[in-house]
Amino acid sequence: MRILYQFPLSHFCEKTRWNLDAKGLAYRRVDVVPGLHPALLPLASGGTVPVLRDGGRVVGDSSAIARYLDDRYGPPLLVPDRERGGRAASLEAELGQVGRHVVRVIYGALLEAPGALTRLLMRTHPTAMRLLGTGLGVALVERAVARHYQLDSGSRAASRTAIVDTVTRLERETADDPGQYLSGDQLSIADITAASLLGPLVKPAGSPWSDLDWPPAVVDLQRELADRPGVAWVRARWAWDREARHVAANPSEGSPRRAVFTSE
Ligand SMILES: N[C@@H](CCC(=O)N[C@@H](CS)C(=O)NCC(=O)O)C(=O)O
Repeated sequence: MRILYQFPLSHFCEKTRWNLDAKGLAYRRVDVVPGLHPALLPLASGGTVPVLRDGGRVVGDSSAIARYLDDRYGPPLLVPDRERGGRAASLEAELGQVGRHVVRVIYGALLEAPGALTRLLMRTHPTAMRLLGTGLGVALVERAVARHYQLDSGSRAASRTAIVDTVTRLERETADDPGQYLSGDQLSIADITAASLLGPLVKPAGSPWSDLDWPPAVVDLQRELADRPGVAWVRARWAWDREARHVAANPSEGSPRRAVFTSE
């Protein structure tokens, strides 16, 4: 049995869910409690989610998982042919950098209102909140999160710029055309990476983030990007390449939204 250890709202985990779904591979999701996750994950998985257990193999990190899955299962998303493969892999690595910038901008903005990040966690991880307990617990956790993700104002501003630059790069790579894939003429790991990691900001219909309310600093960035072709491109990937494939891979689960919120 294949198991994906995950946080339901993590965009890195969404990248791996999409990766598995695009290959039509069935898997069970196990939601791990943030904060306690290093102790709950399989040994030698690296300490962050996603982690995939596939029979006897344990692989951590969404890029390492993508390489493992491509070596083992079709259709190829990384190396369909020499020319495309090189491009899909290098674009995955470059565009994938945006993942941590998205985390910084969103977590940084949430932490401005004490308790907001905790409420978001509570949505999907009631156990985490029971363990946290008091207001003091919440304050300690939020301070630890701020340190862990380097959420000072300088890094947050740099991350905001990096996100806008990534959208510009996406537009250059696709010639402002929402119908164009990043590498060759079909979906590759580069598309999955960009569309999932920018997902929390774009909030495409059917995504785990579509009905979340972000704090003002995030809404400002969303407004700034709203009319950009790069954002239309992200929505197009979700509308055209996500739902149909997911349902095909997991027919009993219906839409990706329902499937993602397994712990609700
Ligand atoms: N490069 C890693 C990043 C994974 C990552 O940062 N995951 C976050 C969840 S969004 C996490 O596990 N954070 C908890 C921690 O860093 O301890 C990947 O692509 O899998």
